[in-house]
Amino acid sequence: MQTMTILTGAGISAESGLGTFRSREGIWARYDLAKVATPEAFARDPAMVHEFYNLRRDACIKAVPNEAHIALARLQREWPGDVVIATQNVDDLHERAGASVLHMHGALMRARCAECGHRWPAPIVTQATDLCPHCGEATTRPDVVWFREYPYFDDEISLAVRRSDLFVVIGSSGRVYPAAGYAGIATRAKIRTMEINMERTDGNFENGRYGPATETVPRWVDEVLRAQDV
Ligand code: BJW
Repeated sequence: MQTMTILTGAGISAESGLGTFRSREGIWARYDLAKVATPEAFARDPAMVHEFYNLRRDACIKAVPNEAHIALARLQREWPGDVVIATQNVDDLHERAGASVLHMHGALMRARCAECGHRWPAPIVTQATDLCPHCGEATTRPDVVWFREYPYFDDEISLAVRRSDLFVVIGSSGRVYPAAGYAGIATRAKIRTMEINMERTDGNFENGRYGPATETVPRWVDEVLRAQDV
């Protein structure tokens, strides 16, 4: 039975109205990443960082899963082998479409204690004075992975890629490591690779499908489910 590992990025949620990071109007064009997405930024100005993630959480709550999220959930349900979906996204649109996913950069809907590591469901608005329900310290932070922090599930995802027959990257620029390194791991292990993106990236993929994810992903999922072959 064939197995697949799929890695998604901001492009899969773009048509749900959540911005990407590196486009001309993207999140990093409007916010200085050094001021909102690093451990140093949080140490310097936790209120500003909470405010940034409160806005992102608000946008996420208002967004709905699109045809691409729905198609991947269907693939995971109907494919006879394993379909591991890993995402760099912190939104919960894959889950709301019915998929089970590994969130390597964390989750907007979770809070974490910077002191004891306890995690809990985030309220809609978090602030620097919120107390950790476990240790009682005012050290609440968003449970997201900032630059120079270790992504979650890296070993698990690398292993899933090596055990797959096909590795697919959907809607990611491939600019951030370690996620950007999985395609190289697949290629070195002689595993087939494909990207689905609005445009060709610098990654060295064997195959590519280009266009909006809400069109390309459902079409690809229909094809593989019909062929029962990747
Ligand atoms: C569409 C579309 C449509 C648009 N349809 N497609 C070498 C090796 C290892 C590490 C490093 C290294 N060099 C540098 C590093 C460190 C660093 C890094 O990679 N920096 C690079 C900038 C060079 N990496 C890290 O720090 C990571 N940690 C780490 O490496 O730990 C080990 C370590 C520890 C200590 C010291 C040293 C090493 C952590 C990275 C954390 C990234 N965090 C963010 C923020 C998360 C929280 C939040 O969301 O706020 O994660 S940054 C941001 O980028 C976010 C994303 O998940 C991530 C990736 O972005 P993504 O998804 O690819 O989005 P875009 O916008 O870039 O691309 C969108 C794509 O969609 C485009 O291609 C469009 O064409 C496409 N698209 N519309 C289809 N409708």
